[in-house]
Amino acid sequence: MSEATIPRRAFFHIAAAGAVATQIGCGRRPNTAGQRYEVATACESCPNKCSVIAVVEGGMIRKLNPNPRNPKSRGMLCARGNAGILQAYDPNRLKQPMIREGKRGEGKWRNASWEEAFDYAAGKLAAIKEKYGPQGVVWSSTESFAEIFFKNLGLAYGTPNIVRHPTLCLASVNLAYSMTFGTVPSFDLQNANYVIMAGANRFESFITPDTMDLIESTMNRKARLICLDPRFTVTAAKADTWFPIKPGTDMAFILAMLHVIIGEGRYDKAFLDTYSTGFDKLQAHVIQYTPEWAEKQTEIPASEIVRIAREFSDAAPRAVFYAGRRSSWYQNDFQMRRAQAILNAVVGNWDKQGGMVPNGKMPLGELLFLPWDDPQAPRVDELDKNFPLAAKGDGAYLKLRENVLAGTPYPVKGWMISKQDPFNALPDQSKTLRMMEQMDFIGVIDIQMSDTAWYADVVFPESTYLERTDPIEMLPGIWPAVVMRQQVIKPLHNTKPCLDIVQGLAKRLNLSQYFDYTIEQWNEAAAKEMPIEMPLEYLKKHGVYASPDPPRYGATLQPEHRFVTKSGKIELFSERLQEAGHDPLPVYHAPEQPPAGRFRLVLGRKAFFTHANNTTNPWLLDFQKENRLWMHPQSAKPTGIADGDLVEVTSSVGSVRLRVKVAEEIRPDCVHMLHGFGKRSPWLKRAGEGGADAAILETAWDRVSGNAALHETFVQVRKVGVPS
Ligand SMILES: Nc1nc2c(c(=O)[nH]1)N[C@H]1C(S)=C(S)[C@@H](COP(=O)(O)OP(=O)(O)OC[C@H]3O[C@@H](n4cnc5c(=O)[nH]c(N)nc54)[C@H](O)[C@@H]3O)O[C@H]1N2
Ligand SMILES: Nc1nc2c(c(=O)[nH]1)N[C@H]1C(S)=C(S)[C@@H](COP(=O)(O)OP(=O)(O)OC[C@H]3O[C@@H](n4cnc5c(=O)[nH]c(N)nc54)[C@H](O)[C@@H]3O)O[C@H]1N2
Ligand code: SF4
Ligand SMILES: [Mo]
Repeated sequence: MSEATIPRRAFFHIAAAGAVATQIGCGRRPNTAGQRYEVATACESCPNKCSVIAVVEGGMIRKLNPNPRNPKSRGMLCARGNAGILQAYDPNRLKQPMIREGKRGEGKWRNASWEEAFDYAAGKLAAIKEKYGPQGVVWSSTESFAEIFFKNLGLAYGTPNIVRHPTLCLASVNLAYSMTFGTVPSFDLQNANYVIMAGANRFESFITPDTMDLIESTMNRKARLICLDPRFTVTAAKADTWFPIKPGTDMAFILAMLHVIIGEGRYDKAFLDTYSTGFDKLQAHVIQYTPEWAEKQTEIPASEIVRIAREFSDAAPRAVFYAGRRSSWYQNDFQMRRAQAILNAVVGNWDKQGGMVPNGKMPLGELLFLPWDDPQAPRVDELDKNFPLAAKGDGAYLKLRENVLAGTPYPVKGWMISKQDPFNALPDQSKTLRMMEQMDFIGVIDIQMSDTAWYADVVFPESTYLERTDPIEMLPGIWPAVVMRQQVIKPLHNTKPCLDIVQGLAKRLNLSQYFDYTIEQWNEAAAKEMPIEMPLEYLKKHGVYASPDPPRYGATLQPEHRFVTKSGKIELFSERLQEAGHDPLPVYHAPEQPPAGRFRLVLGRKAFFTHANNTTNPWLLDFQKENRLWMHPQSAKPTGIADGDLVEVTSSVGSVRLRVKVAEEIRPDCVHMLHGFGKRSPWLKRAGEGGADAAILETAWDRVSGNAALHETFVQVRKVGVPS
């Protein structure tokens, strides 16, 4: 993006902030005004962590370029990655610690020094610990390189109530593949010849390297792409065949594919005999699921299901039913993803080129620090009782919120939040607000006054990713790499990196002994195990280290290989599921349908926004300035709704107003709106117009993993105005 496209007002602010940068200078960087230098670092504008080369001139970051050394990002930097520059130069970003003075949400803040903010927050946290025990504070965060420091502070403080973003995102898909293969594999889209994408919207929801691989292989007609999605997404547009599948019925499609593949003897018998267990039971189980039956469920013709099943098994092992990433869809999400995992297994695409590949890793060292005691109290979400198979360290966010609101099994009165906006990321904002209102203390670490921060007591401004050095990290994958995020410019304002914030709090909570190290020491210890000379220097220079050898396939394909499952085999039938009271093979239950006059709200992303967090970025807002409600003409017409009308969208928990986009790109039984609009925080006033989906989404979760189920809400749509 060139400077010519920067809106004039935004450019003025950038220029002004740049002047500050020049005055401060850049420590070990050349600091003569006008001198140009480059820093290899990592993007933080979404979870992919692509490698970046930042170009600085005159003390100001002029451009972010892709760094092709990273085998995951492969020379790609997306629109959000480019626009990340404005995180640092955003005039409305957090610039110093703040303490709330008025009521929650009233907006009376005072600027505070770091000392004051630490003292105040630590005082509150100590008081809660004294009265309710350390379990009285929830510690929540979304993944990032520095999340480990924040999480460790919660553990050292003694709370069992760590809750992380996977339980709003990918917990069900991860658990399903782990229960089947003992690990969560990658999908080798670079080499696959046949790809089925069910709702995984890779052309708009970027996952690296999958997005680039899929673009390349479909554009070159190397791979056939089948897309199942109730919306006509960009992925659907690029596919060979798009099926507007009836929402919540993917499992029927998959079971019918299994019926055909097993019934016609198209499965990989030798592979299954050697590596799997439970095939006989699976064979008997899928007899009932005929393509004709599945047609009634999915609204996809039986003949097409047969065709896809045959093409898929013919193309195997270079054929994948892609797992998807955000699997916070339906209450049976885990079982649907299990069905996918089983389908992939029966065609024998495991650990083969163009199939599913267990992730490669690279060694990293660990800094040794004092261990803390394990928490005494059980988790407030009662994970062991409710979701015994779920990942212990991530919790179950929505069950946690229910229990905190009910005060069971014990009171929770504090909430520490880092790099997360639960007000928008959890369904039903009114419940989240109630959870916040009953807290004695909320502390938020963010870079902007998010809607969540707006309701906090203390806001700790973290330096943006361009102003800080984070822990180096290994990105597992088919071609793994170690990447480094390092400071490009000194902080422009009175902000700190996560470790400094954690240390400031730890000192006052008498927990300093657990955080007695610097980021440099942490990174030196981590880099020590890397198989190269001067590893940290290498990373500082290049930003990324990838193995020079191309990926190898088949390391697990030894008859004696033990998968990390109960039986040591790929578990088509799962005894562990049976013991936990769940279906050991995926059993189909038809989803509830919206009653007449209501529509299912389905979610999805755009390539130029990340969740709810960058709809204030002027460069990105240039692409789209509001979120509109997608509605099919057949549904809009009877209620007199026309394109551009203002409508009220109502569920059982709330309503929002936004304008309508009448379009055939969505099934008539669904509506859709983009996440990240309809902000409450006045600091985010530049965010585009529209409504917040979290205000109307209802609370539901997957039965096995506890992951949020965000596609279970039915809404009414009422016209309230015409275009002005
Ligand atoms: N309605 C709805 N809910 C959803 C989803 C959806 O599509 N729709 N998606 C779900 C999924 S898949 C996910 S992963 C979650 C994501 O949920 P969140 O992690 O809450 O998503 P973000 O909007 O990215 O919020 C991250 C917060 O981190 C802040 N931030 C950004 N960079 C930094 C930084 O460097 N340091 C710090 N301290 N803060 C930073 C942002 O300002 C923002 O307030 O939401 C889930 N919930
Ligand atoms: N640009 C961009 N890229 C991102 C992110 C971002 O915010 N912006 N976030 C990152 C994160 S954290 C995640 S988790 C991933 C999410 O990436 P994805 O896993 O691809 O998830 P979504 O983009 O939410 O897309 C879900 C799709 O499922 C469709 N769908 C809804 N119900 C059904 C159904 O019953 N069956 C089928 N077959 N389809 C259905 C929806 O219409 C939607 O298009 O993206 C990552 N990449
Ligand atoms: S996909 Fe885009 S926003 Fe995400 S890390 Fe890569 S460049 Fe940054
Ligand atoms: Mo996610």
